[in-house]
Amino acid sequence: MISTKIEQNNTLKLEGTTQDLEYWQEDVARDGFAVIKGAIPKERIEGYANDMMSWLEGFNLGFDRNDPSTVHKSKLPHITEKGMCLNYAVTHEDFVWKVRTEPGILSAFHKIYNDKKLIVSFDAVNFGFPNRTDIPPNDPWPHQDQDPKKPGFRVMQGLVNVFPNGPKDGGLIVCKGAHLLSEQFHKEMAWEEPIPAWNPEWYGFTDKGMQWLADKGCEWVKVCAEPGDLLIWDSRTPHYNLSPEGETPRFVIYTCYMPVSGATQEELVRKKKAFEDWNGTTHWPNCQVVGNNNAKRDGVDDPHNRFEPVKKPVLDEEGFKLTGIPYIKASA
Ligand SMILES: O=C(O)CCC(=O)C(=O)O
Ligand SMILES: [Fe+2]
Repeated sequence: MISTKIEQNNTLKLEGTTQDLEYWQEDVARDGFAVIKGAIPKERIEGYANDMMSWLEGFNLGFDRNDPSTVHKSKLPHITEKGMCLNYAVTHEDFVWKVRTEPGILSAFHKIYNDKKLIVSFDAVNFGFPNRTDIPPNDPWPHQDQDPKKPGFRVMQGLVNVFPNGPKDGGLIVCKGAHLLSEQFHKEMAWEEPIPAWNPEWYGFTDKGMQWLADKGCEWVKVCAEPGDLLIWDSRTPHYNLSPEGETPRFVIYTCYMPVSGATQEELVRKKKAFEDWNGTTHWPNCQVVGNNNAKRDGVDDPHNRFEPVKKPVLDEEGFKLTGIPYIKASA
């Protein structure tokens, strides 16, 4: 069992002076993660929480946000034990795109990359309900979301936290500072047979890998957050999530951006198709992997599958640029 430490003091305000911004940038440089407080204002994050609940209820399978007894896989779309909802075109719902284009989120990532020409991932949405017994337990799955063969900082992952997320409310667990040891780790552990990776930009830590990190004195910490906070972490930082154990669900919208200059034309063309087909990608904004909307229910295609969003996003020019489509050259 992995022990975790609760950490709440690594938070910094987004709004304010340049100096404030430099503080959270220092945090993430040193620790591999940071919390940007209040990136989305209270009234708007409450609206997104409502949208997320309505989206689940909108399947008309019996889920009712006010009745915890209706939290059951028979009454919900397919949600993995990690809380992930990967299908049903959820990644392109209007409320998800609204979160992606929130000014406080965009300005944070502009600052991170010192670049305004960014593209965004079409990532999963997390609907973590507490104490579920109808799906398998969510055992720790420590990993990094970056190819061990490609060292150095490459991408900053992000998630928008929707409900109060305290010590017992599940959420992101990170191995503090271990992003800086990533290259050394992969050199020294290269002898080990890796856990099969579902895509090259993923590496799972084995017991021996965990021991290596422990021997280096690395600590695992639970990141706590309030509604509207943006959590960021370097994709080299070892991490996983835990399910909530109290009464509050843990809902999250993943928001990961990178400069368009880091994507090839071929990747942008693939991303365009993913967008037009309402498909998801992983965290990686340059569209390494394209998902699909064929969720399974009891081993067969879910009869409630959806292949387009209920409410299609209306993107302004800045939002549309995040799809990468305007950066595709005519020859591509
Ligand atoms: O939900 C989280 O906090 C992390 C999710 C994650 O690590 C992943 O999807 O790769
Ligand atoms: Fe991850």
